[in-house]
Amino acid sequence: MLNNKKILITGIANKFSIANGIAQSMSKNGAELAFAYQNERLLKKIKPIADDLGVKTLIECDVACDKSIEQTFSQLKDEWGTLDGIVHSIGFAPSDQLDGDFTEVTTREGFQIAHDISSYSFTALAKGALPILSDKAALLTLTYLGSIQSLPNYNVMGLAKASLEANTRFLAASLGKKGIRVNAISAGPIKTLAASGVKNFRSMLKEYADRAPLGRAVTIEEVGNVATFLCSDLASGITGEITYVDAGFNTSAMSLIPSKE
Ligand code: NAD
Ligand code: 0WE
Repeated sequence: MLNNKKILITGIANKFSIANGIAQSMSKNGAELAFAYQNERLLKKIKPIADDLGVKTLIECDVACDKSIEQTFSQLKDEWGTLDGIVHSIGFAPSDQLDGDFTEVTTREGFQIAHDISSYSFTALAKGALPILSDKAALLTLTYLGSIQSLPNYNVMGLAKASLEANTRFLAASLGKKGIRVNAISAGPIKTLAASGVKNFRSMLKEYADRAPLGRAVTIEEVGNVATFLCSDLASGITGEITYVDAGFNTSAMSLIPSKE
């Protein structure tokens, strides 16, 4: 599905990362990959994954830093010349922002960091890559239902994801004339590093599985396969779209637990 496509994957922290599920699926489907990692601490986790998939290009890229983004695409230009896709699988808010009542815990600085790292960085990567993006290139990001519905503790990340989804539509409108598509996957909750610090994540997963039509959570493999499709030419008519990979959770208003009577 992705033969002869060169795709940059961001956001792999370890084997549990959604970006790793995407890398596995894209590699299996013929893509040639490069990995961008946040800092050298993560290199020892990423190297074995890269070696396993035959990925030779590993680039340090902190999306908080313009220079770092610039260097990333200058290196890709030298190694590849052109680029057919980018997977943006990055989200962050300071941990104090994600623990407690929204009105009480949200600060100007926390708000700014969440929006900068979780939404602006998608625009920044698109801008940085534009000179080397091929026509028919595809950009993809990862979002969550907290963008359109509130839930405890997700707080300012919900606002940042709302911004990221609008970002997806405005980038799609801006880059469509060049043939470049921009989409998002809204994934159900998955136990990754970013979810591991979250209070009551296990009970959230349980409630989630109960209400989802499929009666279970989704896996990084399932998200990866939809990512492969959206970045392939099979999805050539899809842009600006948010595709839910959530076992149907967002389509269900209530679960029916068998009563004891
Ligand atoms: P993860 O912790 O494996 O991945 C998050 C990644 O963001 C890490 O690799 C981290 O290095 C990277 N990152 C953070 N700040 C960065 C910076 N300044 N520069 C570069 N990279 C930076 O967790 P994940 O769950 O795989 O998260 C990936 C994406 O999926 C995020 O956007 C997250 O919001 C989204 N998402 C996660 C879930 C879930 O339940 N796990 C559900 C829906 C959407
Ligand atoms: O988008 C996410 C994860 C977002 C996230 C998580 C952390 C934890 C560690 C962003 N920044 C940080 N910063 C840290 O310091 N998800 C969709 C997973 C997630 O996170 C939640 C959730 C769900 C679901 C936080 C609270 C409530 C639900």
